[in-house]
Amino acid sequence: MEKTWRWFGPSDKVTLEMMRQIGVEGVVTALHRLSPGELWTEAAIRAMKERIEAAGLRWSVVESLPVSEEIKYAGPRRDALIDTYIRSLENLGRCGIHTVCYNFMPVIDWVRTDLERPMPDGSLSLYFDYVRFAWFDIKILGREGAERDFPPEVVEKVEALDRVATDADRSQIVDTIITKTQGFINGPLGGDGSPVEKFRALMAPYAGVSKAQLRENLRYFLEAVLPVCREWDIRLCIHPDDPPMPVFGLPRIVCDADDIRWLLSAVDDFHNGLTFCAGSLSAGAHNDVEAMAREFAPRTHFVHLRSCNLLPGGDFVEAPHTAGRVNLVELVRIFEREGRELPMRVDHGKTILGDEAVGYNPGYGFHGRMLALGQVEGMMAAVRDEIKRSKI
Ligand code: DNO
Repeated sequence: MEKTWRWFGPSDKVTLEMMRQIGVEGVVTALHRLSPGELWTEAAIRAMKERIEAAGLRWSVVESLPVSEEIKYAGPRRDALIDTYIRSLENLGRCGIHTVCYNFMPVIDWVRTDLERPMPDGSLSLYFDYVRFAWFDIKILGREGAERDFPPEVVEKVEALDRVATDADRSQIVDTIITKTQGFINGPLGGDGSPVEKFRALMAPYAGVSKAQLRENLRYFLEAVLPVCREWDIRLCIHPDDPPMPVFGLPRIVCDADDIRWLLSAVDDFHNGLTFCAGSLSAGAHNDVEAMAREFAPRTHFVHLRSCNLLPGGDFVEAPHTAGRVNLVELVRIFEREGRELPMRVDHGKTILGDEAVGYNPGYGFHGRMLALGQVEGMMAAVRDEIKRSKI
């Protein structure tokens, strides 16, 4: 695998020079200043590429070329937006960039309730607290019928929590779920008004969009963009849903092995592939992540390595890279044997050694990811040696 690192562009506090010193080979980035739906011009792509190359690195993966909401819910501007998407892909192809990650999650990308949860060893981790997530849905978003989506004992805990919650607790959860976690990925929710109201407005067009309908909308999108991917050898790779379950009544369609089988067969072409995000998949008890890696490696174009640990009551925590529920050594084995030098990033890391004071994007601190990269690099070295010896 190729060692890559997610970089948020010139404003990122981790610089290209820092990445180079710790052995990173390829950069994963996007034109973060553009909003979803805007055209990626050849000039803008080239400028970013040259900047990366001037630092002695290469632009290996686009994460993400965002898919506009109207494409996902099939709004009136869908075809025009798909047309722009195709032209952006074509421009990436012209600039020699061949791996493009995207997701098809309605409204909200990844969800965590705590961005800096203290761990017993003094480090901070990303965390998902099921009761606080339900509390946000039922009491803060106030979604109609939300309580029916949770077991009665969780609804009871939500009531108890709501009785003692302070205004600061409410702002913290809104800030975490809507503003901080989403903001740096697809741009902040613009305009005036409260984030919760904006969030509700974004959800409204999905009323009545079922899982089956969302799948059809993804198929429609894939059929439209695959020809240009074939022409320019662009490997499109969808990111699984994080966590892998429906949230806030919105359908999600990349949650388990059946979903991925459906997706890969919807347009059965090598260029229609997967970002194997072990961390997202590992947050679902239903997923046997190693078996999934074995099955889907041939259509995987980009690997995100990390693992969660599942806790009682539906919580999960992002574990250290050597101590999660997924055996990452086995995943390294599977993807190294694929033999295609798949780009791999360690995804998130713990917040350690002063990372918290610098103001990195949540999950994307320097020291935590550097430690994880070192651990994965060690796994890769051992596995490569194993493969070499097996051939003697
Ligand atoms: C979070 C990320 C996701 C991912 C997008 C890809 O840390 O893994 O936001 O970049 O879903 O489209």
